[in-house]
Amino acid sequence: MTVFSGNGFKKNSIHADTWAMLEKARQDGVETVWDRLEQQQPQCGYCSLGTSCRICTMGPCRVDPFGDGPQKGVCGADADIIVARNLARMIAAGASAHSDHGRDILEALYLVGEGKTDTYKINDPAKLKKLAAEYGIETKGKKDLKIASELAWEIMEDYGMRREKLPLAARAPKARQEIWEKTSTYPRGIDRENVEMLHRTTMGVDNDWVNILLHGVRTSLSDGWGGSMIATELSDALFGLPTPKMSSMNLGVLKADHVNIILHGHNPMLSEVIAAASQDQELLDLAKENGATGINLAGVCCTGNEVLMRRGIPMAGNHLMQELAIVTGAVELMVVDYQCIMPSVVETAKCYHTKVVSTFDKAKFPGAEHVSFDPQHGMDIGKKIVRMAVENFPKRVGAKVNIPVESVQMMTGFSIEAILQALGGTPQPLIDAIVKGQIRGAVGIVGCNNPKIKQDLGHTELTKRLIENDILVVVTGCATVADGKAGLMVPEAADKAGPGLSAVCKALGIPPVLHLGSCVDNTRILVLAAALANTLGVDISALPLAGAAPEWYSEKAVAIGAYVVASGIYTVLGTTPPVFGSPNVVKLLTEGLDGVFGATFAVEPDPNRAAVLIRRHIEKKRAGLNLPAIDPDSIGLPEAELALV
Ligand code: CUV
Ligand code: SF4
Repeated sequence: MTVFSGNGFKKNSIHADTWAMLEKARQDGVETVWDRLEQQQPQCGYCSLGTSCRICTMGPCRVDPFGDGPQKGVCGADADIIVARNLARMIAAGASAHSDHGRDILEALYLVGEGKTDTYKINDPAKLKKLAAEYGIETKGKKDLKIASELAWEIMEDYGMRREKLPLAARAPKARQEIWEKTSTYPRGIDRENVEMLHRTTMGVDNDWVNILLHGVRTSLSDGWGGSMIATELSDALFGLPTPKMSSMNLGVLKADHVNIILHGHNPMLSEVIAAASQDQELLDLAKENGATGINLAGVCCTGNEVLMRRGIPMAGNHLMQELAIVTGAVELMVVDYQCIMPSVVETAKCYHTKVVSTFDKAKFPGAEHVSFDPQHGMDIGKKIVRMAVENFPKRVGAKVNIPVESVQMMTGFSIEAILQALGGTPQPLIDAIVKGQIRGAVGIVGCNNPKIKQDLGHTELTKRLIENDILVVVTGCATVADGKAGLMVPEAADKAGPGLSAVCKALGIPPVLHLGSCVDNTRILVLAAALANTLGVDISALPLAGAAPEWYSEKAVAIGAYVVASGIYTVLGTTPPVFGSPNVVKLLTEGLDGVFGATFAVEPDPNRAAVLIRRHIEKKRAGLNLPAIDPDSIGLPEAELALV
């Protein structure tokens, strides 16, 4: 096997598997996301600052933020209106993506309840009953299927217009709910808020930029305490509650002698059936007949996080690895559902024997084979797709195969229920550790990769700085793979944490970085924050917590950031959002929101500096709760900035 040093590519990523496969891609004549980013330079300055508008055909328009060119679009919209509208539409798109994913799971739950699917069943009846209670459904004497059907029917109304308040938002502390009521941002119907957001931002409707952004908050809350939370809760009920287990990650999880299938996308409905189908004896026998030792699954992006959490299926990589996984030449088939799937994977696959199979009728990829997914007969479809992979194994070209590294161990499966169980049933031990200052606070590091940032540098540097300073880190989405590959998610990584956090981790046998799941599972962070706040009798904004999205790229991340801040958690973004063309909007997001929601955004691309901002914030919150605190001003910014690219 050729050894690719990847020396020319060390600026692109912190990881050796990326370097090696970038070099191989170059040798194989394969274009990657980094090449295309370069071809796009220079990217549009107006769009980067958020001051371009193409909402109607009197435009497209652009407002010159430096004052030389026009200050208004053809309709008269100024920079504030244009920036606010663009940001609000990003929130609506992101919230819609998560919430429509939730809707698909909800439909599956309904099919289960009605006995109309031969594939899914209720895996966690306790979760089902807990949810039923929250929705006021009587469960006594009822069969699980009946409860599932009634619960699904009730939750469908969360997407409609009869509700004044989304029921799951009642999980937030009372004080938080009062803020939402006062500001008219309490989420009502999920579809309603999203459609209203699109309505308001069409030409000639809401032209008060503050009013636009407030509805952006409401829309994001309908995601966080609605669509995403529904996706998480119902996935647990259908596919099982995640519990702690070991797994592994990076391109080394691919096996040279196995049929390799990559699971890419977001919805566990698909990845769960592929996982089950890959254990089918007939297909395993066929794999042997075709010369393979077995069938190996590996995840990419959030559906990878879903099956990692529940089944311990390893992950081949995060967002920026989707093309490079194919470049190994060892992938028989990549099956995709929706979201974060670069259309380029079809082109990449053409250079190898890899088949790309799309599955959801709402997400087709020209050049891919489409196998229409039907939740009523999911298992048959799962088997069909696995068979396609097995039959493709003999077409593999040995000379093109290169699996560049050994995999790295990591620990996964920290649902809130599992965390509480590890703590002995209540959040009290965690609270005690925070009160004593053994753990100073907790930070959720979430979100994507972005080729504008050296891959995984933002995630891992920020994580290291935080755990060194006794701050517990929880991760979801692509941040998970970054930290996992860096060896930060095994119990032994407690040695990399400060003395307080290290002692707690060692006592419990857990890593200092806990995996909470996929992007929709950011709602587990909300649930944990609400549980801590409710136990202490304070609002979430009083807690020593923060969020960070060091390498975000997706509209979904904008929706997440907005609902996290609107839930009272200070959030630092690593990638710059397209808002800097409006100083007013920037001021509102970074200062003004504090007076209303008790939290703001900050933008800081340098993870070492971001860590300082977060540590200062956490110490301020500790002081506010009369807990032993370090003087925030004594925490200095590093002198040299980190080279990010
Ligand atoms: Ni939904 S949204 S790149 S897979 S986390 Fe990964 Fe996560 Fe961002 Fe996409
Ligand atoms: Fe231009 Fe106004 Fe139309 Fe936007 S809505 S494209 S600013 S005319």
